[in-house]
Amino acid sequence: MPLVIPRLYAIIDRTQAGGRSPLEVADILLRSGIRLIQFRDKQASAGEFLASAARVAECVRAAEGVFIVNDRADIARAVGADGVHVGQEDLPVEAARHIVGPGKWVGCSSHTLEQMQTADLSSADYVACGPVFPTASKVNADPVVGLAGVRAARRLTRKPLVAIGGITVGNARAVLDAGADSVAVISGLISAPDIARRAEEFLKALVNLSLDL
Ligand code: TZP
Ligand code: MG
Repeated sequence: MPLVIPRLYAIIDRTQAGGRSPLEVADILLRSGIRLIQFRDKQASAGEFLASAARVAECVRAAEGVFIVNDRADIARAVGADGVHVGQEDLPVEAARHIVGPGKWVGCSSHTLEQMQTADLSSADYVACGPVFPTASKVNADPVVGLAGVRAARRLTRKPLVAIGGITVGNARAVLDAGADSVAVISGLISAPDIARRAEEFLKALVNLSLDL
């Protein structure tokens, strides 16, 4: 069954959290009403990643949210996450799915229309496209795709479409209007001095979509 993806997809990346721990950030996000959380840590060793992912997983589970681990299907499985998010340099979707097991979410990043087509033909539960806008959160980020890239991606897939990269309270709505089902946000959310307030602003900005009449 196709999944219904929340409009706001929060990504916790320790390097963007202003010194707050992933667990602390997860707790604030969940208390603020965010239901979908990914944990990403490009700097940790496998053991460190596993340990912090396990803590965040428990917190998200207790709040009945959905927890996705970035990059590592093995860690997603080990901590009982709800799914894994893979990029172009990670395991292919089908291999990641084999590891996380049936009934789990597998999301896939794409940065070009060709990658989007491949992701669309895979068993990915959702596909992500970006960076939509310039971002400082990803090292060696691919070229910006803009809102035009989101529109083009929308034409290529009927899977839930997640847009990522440089998304803020100010532009999030335009990204959904361009065809994304959900916006994935790191710094726009977790670098805020008051994450709870920022989450509230995002949720408010994303509730009512403009109708294309
Ligand atoms: N993939 C494409 S852009 C990006 C990733 C992981 C980083 C998004 O971070 P931010 O801070 O929301 O721009
Ligand atoms: Mg990756």
